[in-house]
Amino acid sequence: MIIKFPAKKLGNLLALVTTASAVAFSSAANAEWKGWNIHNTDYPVTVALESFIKEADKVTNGRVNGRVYNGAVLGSQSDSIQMLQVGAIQFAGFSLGPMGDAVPEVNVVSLPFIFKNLDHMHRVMDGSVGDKLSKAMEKKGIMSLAWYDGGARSFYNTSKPIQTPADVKGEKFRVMNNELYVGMIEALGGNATPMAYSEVYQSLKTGVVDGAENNWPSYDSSNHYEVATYYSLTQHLIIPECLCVSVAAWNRLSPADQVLVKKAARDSSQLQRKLWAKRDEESRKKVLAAGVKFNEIKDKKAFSDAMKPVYAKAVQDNPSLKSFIEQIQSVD
Ligand code: GTR
Repeated sequence: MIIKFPAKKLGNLLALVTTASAVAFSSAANAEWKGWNIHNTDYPVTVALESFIKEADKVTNGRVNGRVYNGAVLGSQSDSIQMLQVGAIQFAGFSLGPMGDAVPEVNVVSLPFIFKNLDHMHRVMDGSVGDKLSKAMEKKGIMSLAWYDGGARSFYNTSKPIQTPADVKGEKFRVMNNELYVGMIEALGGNATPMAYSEVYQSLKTGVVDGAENNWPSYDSSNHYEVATYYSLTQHLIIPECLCVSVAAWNRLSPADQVLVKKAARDSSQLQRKLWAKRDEESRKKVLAAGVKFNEIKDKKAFSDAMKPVYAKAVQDNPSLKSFIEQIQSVD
């Protein structure tokens, strides 16, 4: 497998990782596994990733040891995908949302309303579709060892409740880095700005964007609820997250260690899903108590109908999505 990056971009990525981990590196063996994470301490993904690497260290007698770098200090999520591909970092936990550029098949999970609910997403991802997506990722240098939860994403904004698709018209929304989401907002008549997560708070505050979309825990932990106080429960995206490793790092493990590390990953996903359910509820209560104005959506079908053109465009760009869509829709 050959992955090409412009020399300058790759140089920047490697410099970023080297600098950020210089301190840890000086005392650790060369085999240190560096883990990318966007979230802060105590977030379900953070706790699960930390538990994974601790357990991997224990069961392999230190042959796999490392640490998680929280708060995206190693770079943005788009950077982390490339760093995994070239083996500059060894593992990461993140939403599959921005992965569509690197692995087009994965865009199927970014289609609005593709999953009926969280349980449906679990059944799909823990079954053959999840395996196939994992294989597609592997061909691009990234392997998913386990699927984590990322809840359901809804719109939040600074000026008014979103009740119908018409309320999105003319509004500027931040989306994750993926053209598919630009199309999704445009289908509602809004304007979309792809942007790194770390820039969203300031952009909401200064009016660069009017709104964004995310699940309750991220809306809470990023403090976006302080500056965008209307949360409208559209639940238009249910995007799985993964505990992913670099294929380069994976291939350096013995088959026996691969079995042990995979088990540690699966165990961490059980933990993450439990913590997620708890945190989802806690974050919802916390932001509502802080004064967030929240509304349910009476007619969700109006949103899914308005967003339907995104499906046709996605299939046109990548015909292999057609069969993935059908497979997901055939899972009860
Ligand atoms: C969070 C997700 C992150 C990141 C973020 C975002 O819910 O856990 O991986 O994708 O959303 O909106 O950028």
